[in-house]
Amino acid sequence: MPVTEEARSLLKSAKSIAVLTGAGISAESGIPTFRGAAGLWKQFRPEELATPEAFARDPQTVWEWYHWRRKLIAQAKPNAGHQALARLEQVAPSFTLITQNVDGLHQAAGSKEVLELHGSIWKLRCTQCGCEWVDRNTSESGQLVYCQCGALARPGVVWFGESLPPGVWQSAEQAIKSCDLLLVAGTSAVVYPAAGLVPLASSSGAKVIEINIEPSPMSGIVNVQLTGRAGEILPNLIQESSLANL
Ligand code: BJW
Ligand code: ZN
Repeated sequence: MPVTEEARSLLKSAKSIAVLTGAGISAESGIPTFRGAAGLWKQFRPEELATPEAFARDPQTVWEWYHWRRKLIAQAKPNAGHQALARLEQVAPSFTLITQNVDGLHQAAGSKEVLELHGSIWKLRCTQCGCEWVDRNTSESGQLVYCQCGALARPGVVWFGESLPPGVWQSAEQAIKSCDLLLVAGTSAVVYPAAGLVPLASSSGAKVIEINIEPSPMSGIVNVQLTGRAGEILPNLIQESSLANL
């Protein structure tokens, strides 16, 4: 479905824009999504890899999976969808990019302020002293990773049953309550509390545009549904002529 006039007009008149992205925006960069036919959860069991209990039980298996994903992501480049959002940030009067992704591709595309709801695969955190650091090393596949204090480190991501980083979540809620347009791109919108940001935007009076290759549970409440790839629809929507009034 082509980008509609209604979507262009919503973007042109928006004063404060928020964006919520999910794994679908990185699919065209070659990073597998979680759900769907070719999703990670078809091949791997989330309860064995993405919960604190799984890590406590078998840190070796969990680390192996994250080392594999870190290698995959390290080879990926941002696509036209990431780039279009980075451009929008430069010209919008007020703009907040909220992502569920841990891959860092928005930042690689040039986005400056990114609220990472589910953390970052490039951050590590000590299970004992709690210190966090950035590590982009992808060479130690199969190895457990340790903190300087000697304790086991874990990926700096948010697993099922864990709270989202409180400051990041509050900033995201604030941006959603004060935006007049929310773009939702490439998320199945089934994981909470992130998915709850979509109805929060609607109930706060914002218009919502959804960009996805298929409908999501949120499709019924959005104002405009654009069906197709984020890497094609976003650059088309965010073309310079649509930004004229921003
Ligand atoms: C394209 C495309 C293209 C493809 N273009 N589109 C309320 C109700 C029910 C359950 C809960 C609830 N509140 C909390 C829960 C529990 C749980 C939850 O939501 N479970 C449901 C799944 C049932 N939530 C939590 O546990 C969260 N924490 C929490 O609530 O804390 C409070 C608490 C504390 C203590 C006890 C209980 C509660 C934490 C959630 C953490 C999620 N973690 C993961 C892994 C991150 C680390 C890692 O990467 O390894 O985050 S799971 C995975 O799902 C990942 C993603 O960020 C997240 C969302 O997935 P996303 O991004 O939507 O991707 P997909 O694959 O699902 O969808 C891709 C979409 O793209 C599809 O729609 C495609 O069609 C589309 N697409 N190609 C455009 N080219
Ligand atoms: Zn430590």
